[in-house]
Amino acid sequence: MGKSLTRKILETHLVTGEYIPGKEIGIKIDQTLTQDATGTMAYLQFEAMGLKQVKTELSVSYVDHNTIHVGFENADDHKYLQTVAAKYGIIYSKAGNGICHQVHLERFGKPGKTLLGSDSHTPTGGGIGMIAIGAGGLDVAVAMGGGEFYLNCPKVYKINLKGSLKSWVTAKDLVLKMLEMFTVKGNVDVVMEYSGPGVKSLTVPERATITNMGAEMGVTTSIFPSDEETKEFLKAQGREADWVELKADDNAEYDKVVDLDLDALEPLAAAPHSPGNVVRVADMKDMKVDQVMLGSCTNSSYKEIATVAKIMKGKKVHPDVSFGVAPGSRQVLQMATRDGYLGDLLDSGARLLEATCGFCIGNSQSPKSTGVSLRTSNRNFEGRSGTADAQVYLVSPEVAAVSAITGKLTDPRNAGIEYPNVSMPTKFLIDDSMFIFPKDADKNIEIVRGPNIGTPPVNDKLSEQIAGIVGIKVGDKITTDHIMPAGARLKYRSNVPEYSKYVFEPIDKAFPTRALEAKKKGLATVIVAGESYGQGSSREHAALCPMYLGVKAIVAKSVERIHAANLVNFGIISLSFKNIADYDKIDQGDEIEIPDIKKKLKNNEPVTLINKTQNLKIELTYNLSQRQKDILYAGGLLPYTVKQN
Ligand code: MIC
Ligand code: SF4
Repeated sequence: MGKSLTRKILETHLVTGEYIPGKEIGIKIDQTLTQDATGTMAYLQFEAMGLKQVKTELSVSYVDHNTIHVGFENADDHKYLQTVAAKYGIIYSKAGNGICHQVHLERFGKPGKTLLGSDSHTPTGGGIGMIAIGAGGLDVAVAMGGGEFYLNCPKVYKINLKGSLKSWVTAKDLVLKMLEMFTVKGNVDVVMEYSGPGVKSLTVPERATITNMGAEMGVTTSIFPSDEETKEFLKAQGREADWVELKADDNAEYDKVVDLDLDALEPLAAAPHSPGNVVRVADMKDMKVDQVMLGSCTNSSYKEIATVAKIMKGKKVHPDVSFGVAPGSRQVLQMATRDGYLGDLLDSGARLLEATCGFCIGNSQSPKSTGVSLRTSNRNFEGRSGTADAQVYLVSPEVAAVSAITGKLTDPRNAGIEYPNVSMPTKFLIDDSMFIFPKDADKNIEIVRGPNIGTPPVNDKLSEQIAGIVGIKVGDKITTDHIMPAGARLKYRSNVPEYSKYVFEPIDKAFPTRALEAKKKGLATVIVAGESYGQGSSREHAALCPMYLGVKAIVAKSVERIHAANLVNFGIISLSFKNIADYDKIDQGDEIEIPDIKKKLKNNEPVTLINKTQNLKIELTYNLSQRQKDILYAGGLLPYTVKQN
């Protein structure tokens, strides 16, 4: 049997373990990316591990998340990031240069390479045939220092694309269809490999939209072959030399094959409050819209901005709608300006936003109370927009544009507007002047640490037993936005004691105080959760801040991949119910004990939780490699790595 493309790339990067799905493997990482919201902690940890120089082929530090300054905090972070990048040999991409995933695709991504990024949408790079994986900052720090990245060897699903997309139907609709089919849970340790005759009809930005939103399914990554289309894209970026042809063998073996007919797709939307809550736009007619936001790393390429501009040309934004446009990168913005598209958008009444994450992470443009917002981004988790009761729908740029005109969620096929065919540029505008490339002379530069730059806290070694209180019991599909809200709180990312005050803010504001009180009494806090705990972002603060508050264990029905790895990295043990129904046998406030946990882990024995309040015993399981156990014994990846060096 032949090999999938995923297998080919993983095998050429394999350092530890064997290519057996389900088994832990360690792979070499060629490139890394960080963004500012996860980056400061990643570089602080890089420094704390005593690493001296990056050892990857290329590492880039982007500033794209916290660019709105109210107070000194973000500016402190940016200065730290700039100086730390210069010292250790990392390319620095200044605020305003664009969103990490879009810019990386444009300027640095290379087919066949591995990319590890401290952001869950790093799989965007799969659009040009990379194995691009999102991880916590600590994992990225280790990879920057030349260490392997460990993951469970994935199963590979072939998504066999047939036909081509009809007018007004887009890659966003395709990936929403995938979300409808695969849902937002149960896809841990899977790679979606797109293949088949339909691939060639999709441009690189379209492919990148699809691999980007694979993150919402919880997969390890998604990947497209590197073909003539990829070559044309890289050539237009002045990077033809970076192209190699890559594809699966004709007789490649897959764990599952799913056919998807592009001709059969139609405009879709993800309704509140999950990207997996997919509805047909045609079924939603007449829903009034208050806000429309075009942008984010999912849908902000030049072609998309140009398409929307053509739709808007000569028309006006509906009086009841606020229409914001955030180009994905400075390249996109410069080209849209040069080619007159920006003028068309502004003439229509659109508001121009910075080429950053902005609205997508909820640090600006929050909708009005109960407002309906159509967004071309990838996540519509409750409260993420900054307005707790806003109703956010995820749609394609085409649906967004037509709806901005009509003031209602509109199926663009029936709006009487001619479909604007925009071709891919044969030459992009290349201006790398907002990157700061490291120079040898910078090795002695002094790193600037303003008052917002803290030090990374470290956990204690795993104790013989865990005794304490259930600090909170939550339900299914708790996202990292629930655990560690971003938006207005983002500026505390480099200051763990301050940021920790907001753990579980959207669910239970009193949690941090309760946990700290327990900690003062020497009691551990345990979190009880339902299915798919820790969905969404790669933010390790969703593990780091609970750790700071004294959380020692998570007992859940299931935990998502990146969050599960982050928990181990910060010395928090993640346990699962042997019998799912036992979830009902434990409540918030219960006094619990997990005796001999360390010994049980060492002997590979099952773990029992004693619920002292309810006088019950609950059987728990765990899925930890020897390496992960060693990390837990050490109190987390940082002390573990320091010990190894
Ligand atoms: C997101 O889209 O949720 C973020 C903000 O980009 C996060 C990273 C973070 O929390 O800083 C992600 O996707 O990993
Ligand atoms: Fe930024 Fe949004 Fe993309 Fe996250 S999903 S990287 S916040 S644009």
